[in-house]
Amino acid sequence: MVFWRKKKNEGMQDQERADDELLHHKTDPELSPLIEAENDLAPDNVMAKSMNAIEPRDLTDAHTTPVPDHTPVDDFKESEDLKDHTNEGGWFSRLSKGLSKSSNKLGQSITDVFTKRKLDQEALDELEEILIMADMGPKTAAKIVAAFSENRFDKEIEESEIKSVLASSMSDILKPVAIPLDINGKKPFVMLVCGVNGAGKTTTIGKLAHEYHMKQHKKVMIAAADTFRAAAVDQLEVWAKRAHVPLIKKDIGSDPAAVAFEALEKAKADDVDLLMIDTAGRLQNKANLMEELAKIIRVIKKQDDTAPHAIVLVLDSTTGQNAHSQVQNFKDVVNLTGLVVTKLDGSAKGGVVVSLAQEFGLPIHAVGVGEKIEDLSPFKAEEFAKALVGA
Ligand SMILES: Nc1nc2c(ncn2[C@@H]2O[C@H](COP(=O)(O)OP(=O)(O)OP(=O)(O)O)[C@@H](O)[C@H]2O)c(=O)[nH]1
Ligand SMILES: [Mg+2]
Repeated sequence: MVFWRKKKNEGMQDQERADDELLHHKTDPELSPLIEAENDLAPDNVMAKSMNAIEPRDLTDAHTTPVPDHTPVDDFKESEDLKDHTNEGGWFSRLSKGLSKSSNKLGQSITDVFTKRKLDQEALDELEEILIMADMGPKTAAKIVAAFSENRFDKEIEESEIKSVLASSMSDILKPVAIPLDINGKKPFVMLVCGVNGAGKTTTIGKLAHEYHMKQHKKVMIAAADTFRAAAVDQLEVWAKRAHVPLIKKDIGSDPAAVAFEALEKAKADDVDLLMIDTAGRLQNKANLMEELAKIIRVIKKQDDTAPHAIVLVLDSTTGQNAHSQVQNFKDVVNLTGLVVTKLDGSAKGGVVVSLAQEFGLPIHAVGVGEKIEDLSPFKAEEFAKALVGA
């Protein structure tokens, strides 16, 4: 059922337009027509009270976006429509295509340095440099080069051998962190999704909802705990509808922790398998953002002290080494359980994934290779390493 947005006063409309401009990145698809979620709950504004006053109770002012009526046939058709058929040919070829900027850069440098040349100290130093330039970071580069020179020092080496040996030592670094997200064992499994603005949190939640609900037939719910900008909620709502899952939201400016709390109540009541909570990536400053996250977690724990069961940091691979400081910043405040790395399609900085694995050892659950609903794949170490060096 569709409910058209009620006419808002002009001030609010201006604010929303401004919010919209802030939120939408240049490549964002249009989100119109805007759809108003059904407010099937009483308008009691209890959550304006301090979070400490929260007690488990019936839902009050949260809105639930209804799941549209649909049949499995509709779902399948829609899923097919949303697929990017221009890019088919399996995960590996899509990843290779996506990572071609990274692999071309790395491959060309290797060709330049190593064509018919002995592996002497100078060549090894140059290789280390190449790996650092490919965003692997100095420590990881040194480790890979050390492994590489074993049994090969002072021997002539073919370019193809270099690539396959590099791929295998990168794969050794990546294998321990290639851990799929396991949402079984807790019900509801509560996943908090965090990351800096524009990293791909909302898009990743949409893709995961599609995967778990439409493909794995799990009962999924999404909560909009980025309550600071109307457009942020609207964007999440579009994804919820695409994936046919309900969205829990509250009015703009509500307490994000209250959204999380009420969503968990509702998820429990509705026997949901997976609750994903979208958070803000942009607040006035870093301290506010981190404080907000910590508060969301505190409040969730009031209902279930084992939750959140996953705290996933979404990282934009195009930010390169900056991803390290993002991980460190979030790690300082929350107990990160894993990463999703996005925008590996077209990123020249895919090597950062290897240095992240080496440096932090956090599970990498999935990687984003495009903006469409199907463009998320579990992280596979060997394939990723091969695609990265173009082996
Ligand atoms: N090419 C590409 N674009 C992506 C990918 N993931 C997300 N995007 C795009 O990146 C932009 C930001 O994504 P969002 O999901 O809005 O990011 P966010 O972290 O929720 O951002 P904020 O809500 O502003 O903090 C959008 O234009 C997405 O379409 C990806 O894997 N590949
Ligand atoms: Mg977002």
